[in-house]
Amino acid sequence: MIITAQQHILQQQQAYFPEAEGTFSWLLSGITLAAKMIQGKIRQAALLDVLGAAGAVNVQGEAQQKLDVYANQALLHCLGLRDSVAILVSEENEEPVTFDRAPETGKYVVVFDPLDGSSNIDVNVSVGTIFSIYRRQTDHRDKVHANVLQKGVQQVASGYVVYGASTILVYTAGRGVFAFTLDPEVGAFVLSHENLKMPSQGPYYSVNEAQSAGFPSEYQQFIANMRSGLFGRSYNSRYVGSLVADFHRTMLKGGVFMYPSTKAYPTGKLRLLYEANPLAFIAEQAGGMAVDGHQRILDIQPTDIHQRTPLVLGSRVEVEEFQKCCLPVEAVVQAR
Ligand code: P6P
Repeated sequence: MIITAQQHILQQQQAYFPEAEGTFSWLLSGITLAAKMIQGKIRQAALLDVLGAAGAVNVQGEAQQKLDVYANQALLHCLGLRDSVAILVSEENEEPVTFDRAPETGKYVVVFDPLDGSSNIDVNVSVGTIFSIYRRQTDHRDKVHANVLQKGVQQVASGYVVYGASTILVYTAGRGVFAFTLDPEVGAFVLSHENLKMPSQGPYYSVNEAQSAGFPSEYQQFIANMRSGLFGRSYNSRYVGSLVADFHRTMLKGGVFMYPSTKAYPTGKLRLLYEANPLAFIAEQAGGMAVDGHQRILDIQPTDIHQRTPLVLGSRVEVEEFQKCCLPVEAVVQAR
């Protein structure tokens, strides 16, 4: 029996969010609709000549790919039509997009990276959409940034879509992680992994080794420890350079993904709000962990909507071993 993402979300909602009156599932349907639109364009990319830069530069100063622009517009449009959305934040927009909705209607804030890893599109490497959903804070009803700058622990739900050999939606609403594979014949996301759990230790570590000379010492030590078999197993290195692809592999196979602070990105390259937080929520719900080298990602108090963070994300064993490399030497001796 097939269960579509809509059916599953409604079942979850009836079980866990009875007060939501369907607004939450209606909101999520805006994301699945946009994801189907985006995947359609990606699948035809080479044929529709949508490859290559759109000629513009986004707020990050990065050359915007045509599909970036399309993906951003698709999400803004589909989510903007949901009355339950009060504020949208996108990697592609410098400022939040607000909708004039009464607080009892506009209950949710959605932050997203519409098409992460888009520089890989021209070489047909998997890319992804990443999103987080927060409740609009009652005591900050009309303060946009206060509503957007919520800690990751405040997430109501988060997820990603990986546009790869198949298109897969992975999401959590705080009660486990569920994956849905798009069935092109049906045109629906169909449940393919129920209550997904990340292996406690994995065969891979994933980091851009070309930057390793600039990694802080704790990363150098951690990688040396993995290479020397200190954690009781050998490792292979896998790095796609597309966050959603590297994370999805880590979710299914186990291991650890790292983007440390580097010379080029002294505070890390990845974005806290719409890359680190949503994936950290999913990782923890699947039994994994996510830290920035000093604290749990989900505990970081954001101060800017586009702020970056170092990120170590993956299986419990590896992330705990990384944390031991971050402690002062005397603490590491006690921890062993
Ligand atoms: P680097 C893609 O541009 C991205 O934002 C993430 O998807 C990916 O993990 C990272 O950058 C790759 O960065 O510096 O290793 O090329």
